[in-house]
Amino acid sequence: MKRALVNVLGKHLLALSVAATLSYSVSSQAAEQWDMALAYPASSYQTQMAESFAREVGEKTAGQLAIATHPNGSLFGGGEIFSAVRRGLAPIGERIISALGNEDPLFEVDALPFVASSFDASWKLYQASKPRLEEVLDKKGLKLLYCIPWPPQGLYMKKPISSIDDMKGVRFRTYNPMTNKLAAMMGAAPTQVEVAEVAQAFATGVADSMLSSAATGIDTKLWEYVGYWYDVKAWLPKNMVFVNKKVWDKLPADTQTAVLQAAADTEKAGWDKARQLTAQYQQELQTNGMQVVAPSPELEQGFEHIGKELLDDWLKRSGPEGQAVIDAYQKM
Ligand code: PCA
Repeated sequence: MKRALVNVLGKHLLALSVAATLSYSVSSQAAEQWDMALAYPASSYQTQMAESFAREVGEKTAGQLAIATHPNGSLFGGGEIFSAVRRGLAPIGERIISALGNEDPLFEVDALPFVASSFDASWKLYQASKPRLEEVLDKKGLKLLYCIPWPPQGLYMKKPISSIDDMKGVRFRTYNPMTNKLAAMMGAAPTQVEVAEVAQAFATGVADSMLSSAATGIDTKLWEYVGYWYDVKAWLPKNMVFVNKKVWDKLPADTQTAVLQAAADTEKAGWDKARQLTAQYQQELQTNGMQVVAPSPELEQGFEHIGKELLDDWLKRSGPEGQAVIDAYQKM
């Protein structure tokens, strides 16, 4: 009798432990989990597009790949994301391309003043530069997933400005090597600051001015510190989302297909969203008490002059490959 009971119990225990092992191995297969490093605040449409990408990947892979987003530099600061993904410390991340200008001049093509200053022109420049962008990233061990533009860049000022001369000595917040050079050419004093720290930089007097989109002025509530935004339409920089190639290569083919589909959908939605929001963002700056102003012809000429010098310098640095991208863009 006792023996029979022990046998029955033993069988149940065996069954339980088999079930546990099975469910463990099934769930460990399913649980491919990626942490996605993002530099911009949760309120930014760039972050919202990344969240929508993560959701779509989850849906399309039926949970086989789960992506957790970490906005506002909370996983890695903006300046660390590129190398963190290259080194495999995070599998996937987002970075504003032109901040990587010192890695390769190609990364700066969308931050050249007045080369492409509308959404249509910016899309063409993206198509003209994309094969080379993918190649440069591939050499660095990364796979490009998608790019989304920022709205046109304008000038935030405390006081009205009529010409570039008024920029002399102004503490100027920058976000890439190109804006550092531009600031120096204006006689301003550049300091590079990530968006996550911009409000603090303006609050503490580290910066009094910057070239950025109306979107970023809203994310940082810049009306608390400055009164004017000049609609210079200087360029439309892009963010890119990329994944570590070793991590990518290990994904099953059907998961890769799903991720690429979600990336293509997100890219399209992101471009549409940036376009739609541009006027709304400028309106929002005004609603919060800022003046949105068209630059004077003199100010425009000043920027154009600097833009030409920056383009000449970039063409020298980027050589025949840079010229080929510009030529392809101009033919589109
Ligand atoms: N906002 C980001 C990049 C360009 C933009 O519009 C920034 O200011 O850093």
